[in-house]
Amino acid sequence: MKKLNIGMVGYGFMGRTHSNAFSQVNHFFDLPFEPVLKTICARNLDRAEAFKAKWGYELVETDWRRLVESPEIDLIDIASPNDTHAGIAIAAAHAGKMVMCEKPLSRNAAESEAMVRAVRAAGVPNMVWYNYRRVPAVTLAKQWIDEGRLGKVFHYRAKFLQDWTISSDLPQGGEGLWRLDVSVAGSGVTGDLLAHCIDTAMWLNGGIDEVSAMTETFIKSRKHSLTGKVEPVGIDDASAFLARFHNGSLATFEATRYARGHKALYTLEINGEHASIIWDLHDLHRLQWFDHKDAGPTRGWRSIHITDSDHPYMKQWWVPGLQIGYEHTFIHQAADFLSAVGAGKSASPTFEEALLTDYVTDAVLSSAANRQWVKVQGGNHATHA
Ligand code: SOE
Repeated sequence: MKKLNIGMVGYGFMGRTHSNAFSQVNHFFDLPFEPVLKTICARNLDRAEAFKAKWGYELVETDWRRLVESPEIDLIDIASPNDTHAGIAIAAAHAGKMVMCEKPLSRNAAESEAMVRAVRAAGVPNMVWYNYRRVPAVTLAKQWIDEGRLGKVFHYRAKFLQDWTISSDLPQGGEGLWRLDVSVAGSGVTGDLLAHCIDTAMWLNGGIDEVSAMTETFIKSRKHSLTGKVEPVGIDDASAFLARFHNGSLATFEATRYARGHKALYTLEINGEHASIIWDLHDLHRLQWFDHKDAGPTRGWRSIHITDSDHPYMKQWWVPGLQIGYEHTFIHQAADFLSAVGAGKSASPTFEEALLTDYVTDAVLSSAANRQWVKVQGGNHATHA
């Protein structure tokens, strides 16, 4: 097994999920590579040293430019705030490194296009961490849709609800709160939460042609953690849109951080001619399935516990009936990436595929601003791999 030296940029929540994935993946999957937690890179040296000690990194770096140029590093993994993604990814690709990037690919499609051009020109393997595709229940839904078990799809419905920004005392900006600062995040819930819903939706149901959206910023100004001043809030706190998929199905999408009581309620539903599927992140190991082809007297919704060894990814884990969770979706994604690299490929979603999500989020923001239906750039693309 060849060693693959990881240079991780960022030690926040995502730095932890990715580091955990690389630490665990070889314990459970047979892979051509062994990722080595080589260098953690972040501006705050003390915090980076603490992260290094906790996760077992070998080295610390405070300048991502030095990290990217380091001959010791094979793969740059970007887990830092959105405004840093493009610069790091482009430099990494130029230096010939493989690149993995936390979602969304960047702040907007223009930045993401530059990232796609860079990895394409360099020919380096790449992937974006849209982790919810790798929930076994969601992967199984994809298999059933691809097998044609739903028949023609009529409706797609997704929402992602949270409640952590309701307090007007919450500042914007800085560590942990950069998601509220539009100059860093690019947008609010559209790029953060709806991006997940859109990535999964296009993977399951193909491209989105056009959207009609509304957004709202409920708290218009917040103290900025870095300047100490009260500044206007530029992010969307809530976002909802109607969409037409290329396959003719209609969709509704909604995300907010103002749904009191909901912490990370990502749900999706697909209604086809023969069958329907419902999935809910708060109950992530279950798939709700209704099949109209079932015999009449017993026809009804089934709640399937996706923990058996013939369910996607599950034979790598414990014994049937025992569940896995959120962190495993990142382990699955790391496993798929390392297998793909072994075969000389990128893993899905690649930068190119993730750019399609940015085209939709850009269209959503533009539709909301102009109160009009907006055609999505590249909307009629084929279903993601
Ligand atoms: C926002 O609160 C957030 O952490 C997102 O940034 C993640 O992508 C999502 O998976 C959970 O919620």
